[in-house]
Amino acid sequence: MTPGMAGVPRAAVDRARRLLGEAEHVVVLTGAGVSAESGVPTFRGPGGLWKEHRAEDLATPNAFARDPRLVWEWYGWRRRVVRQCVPNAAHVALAAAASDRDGFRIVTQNVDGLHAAAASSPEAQALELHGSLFRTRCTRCGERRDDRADVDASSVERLPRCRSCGALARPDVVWFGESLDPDVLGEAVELASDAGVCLVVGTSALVHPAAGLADLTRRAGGDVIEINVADTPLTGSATLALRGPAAAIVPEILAPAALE
Ligand code: BV8
Ligand code: ZN
Repeated sequence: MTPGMAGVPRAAVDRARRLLGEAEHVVVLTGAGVSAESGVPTFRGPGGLWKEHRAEDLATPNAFARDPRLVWEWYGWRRRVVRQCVPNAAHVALAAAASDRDGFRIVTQNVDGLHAAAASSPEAQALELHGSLFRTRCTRCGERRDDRADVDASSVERLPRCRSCGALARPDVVWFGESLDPDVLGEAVELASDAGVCLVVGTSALVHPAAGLADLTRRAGGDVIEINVADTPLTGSATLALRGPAAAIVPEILAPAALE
């Protein structure tokens, strides 16, 4: 097979383009890998550790209850890193497709806000399953606030506080052991169940319920196309597994058909 770009066989790229072109509804599920080429550290890749802490140990309610300063220090570091990052060609191509095509929706596990930054229209806004690095939520009254500011984690007293009731604020993200927002999850389940194609980009497919969305598409008779630099638990059941970096492959399979 003649290789296309990024070493993906031309026939596989053409087949992905055909499946995506024929599907009335497409749902895209992204993970940290879609932002890797923007410089955002992935969870489980080489950059997945922070000061020898594992993400799974810090992204939990117990960790925050035990040491809110340490957890806020980690989120403050991630916020500073991600604030410097810009959407890459994969985010841009996905946003363009979501704007230009009816029935093309993005669902993300990422909290880095890069799909939002690439969105040029409301239709291109991604459904954020796990919340956002740039929003806080009050631990007492639940008030949410957009917040891109640096975090002063030098002491518990200086941690972010709720503007309304003064209680300690937390990152507005879903931690391990916490349930996703039922409305958000419900919408994602509906999108995946209705989709003719689920395009899975840059996720290790280890975290549930997000990773289970692709199975809903497949069980409803749809196709699953996976873009990743490595195998995942989804690879075996995918209709197509395109091996290579998202920023190269996503624009290639979503590019509007060349004018005949
Ligand atoms: C829930 C937000 C009901 C925070 C995240 C025991 C006790 C409690 C729960 C569980 C349990 N066992 C299982 C569970 C369920 C648990 C779970 O799935 N655990 C896993 C680890 C086994 N899930 C939950 O807890 C969920 N809630 O189930 O509620 C419940 C309630 C109570 C008790 C039980 C159940 C909540 C899950 C949400 C957790 N929050 N993030 C934050 O970000 O700080 S998850 C976190 O992992 C991120 O959101 C991230 O998006 C997500 C998945 O990781 P990936 O995005 O896939 O990133 P990763 O680094 O892993 O992989 C990157 C991939 O990209 C790799 O495949 C790599 O090859 C690829 N790649 C790299 N570069 C590129 C690339 N691909 C393409 N191009 C490139 N250039
Ligand atoms: Zn409050």
